[in-house]
Amino acid sequence: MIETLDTPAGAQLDTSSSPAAGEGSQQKLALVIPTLREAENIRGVLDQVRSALDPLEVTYEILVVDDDSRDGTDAIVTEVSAQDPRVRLLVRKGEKGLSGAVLYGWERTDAAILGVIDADLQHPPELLPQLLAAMQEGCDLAIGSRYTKGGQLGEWNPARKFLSAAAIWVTWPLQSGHSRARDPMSGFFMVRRSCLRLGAFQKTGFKLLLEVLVRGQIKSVKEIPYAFGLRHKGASKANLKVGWDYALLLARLYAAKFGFWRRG
Ligand SMILES: Nc1nc2c(ncn2[C@@H]2O[C@H](COP(=O)(O)OP(=O)(O)OP(=O)(O)O)[C@@H](O)[C@H]2O)c(=O)[nH]1
Ligand SMILES: [Mg+2]
Repeated sequence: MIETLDTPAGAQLDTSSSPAAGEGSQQKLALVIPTLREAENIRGVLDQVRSALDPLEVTYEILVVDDDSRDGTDAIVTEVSAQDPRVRLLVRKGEKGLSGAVLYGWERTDAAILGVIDADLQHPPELLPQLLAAMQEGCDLAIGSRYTKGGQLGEWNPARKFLSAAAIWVTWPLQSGHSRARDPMSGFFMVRRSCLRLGAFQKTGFKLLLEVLVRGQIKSVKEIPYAFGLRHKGASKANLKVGWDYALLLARLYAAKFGFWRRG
């Protein structure tokens, strides 16, 4: 199934017509793959994700949310989708932002379990069965974690490791007891739709999980270790703006929790 949807810059998404999680979709999984110029990786990640999910007892769909990459990503997904209608292409026009792309996909599915995985194969699709099993056992949130016992950061230099640890440390006062995670910056996770009110989330930036942890009604979290790989092909989209968006997100979350600056 292919859905090419125009979203003018700055437009508010109308979520009122989004399908609600229905009776028959209680255990359905919708996995978003956000893409910005990932033509070199998308076929591989789609193949690996489907190979990981196909043996499992789960109804699933994969939503590739592409921000009008114009590098051929859409053509590849269209081709795969013609053979496997569980793969859907959503193209946003006039908007960018990793968190917003993920939310855009989640708002356009009736699945009860919502997930996200990067397109560049830094997140191992082989971990999907364990994440899903945690959700099927009743967890509200299952995280692919680099910081829990057995997880690894991969080949980062000491400065990047320090910055990553510092970025996590400052989230500690925001996280509450039952929904604490060692890796609140992970981009690889599944969450129960019923725990979230999607309209409230920040659409810019890369750190959607932190907001899920802080704003969601999360009662149980399971972290499953993995080693963060190297980007398979193509160029990184992480830049200084991602850092700025993270600072804004922290300010909003601190304001909402502790009531200073302005209300978030
Ligand atoms: N739709 C959409 N996807 C995005 C956007 N920015 C990044 N992505 C996707 O989000 C995922 C993570 O982006 P990366 O560039 O890999 O960021 P990163 O993993 O922090 O950086 P590297 O370690 O250098 O790869 C990839 O699948 C990107 O294609 C965006 O604005 N829109
Ligand atoms: Mg990456």
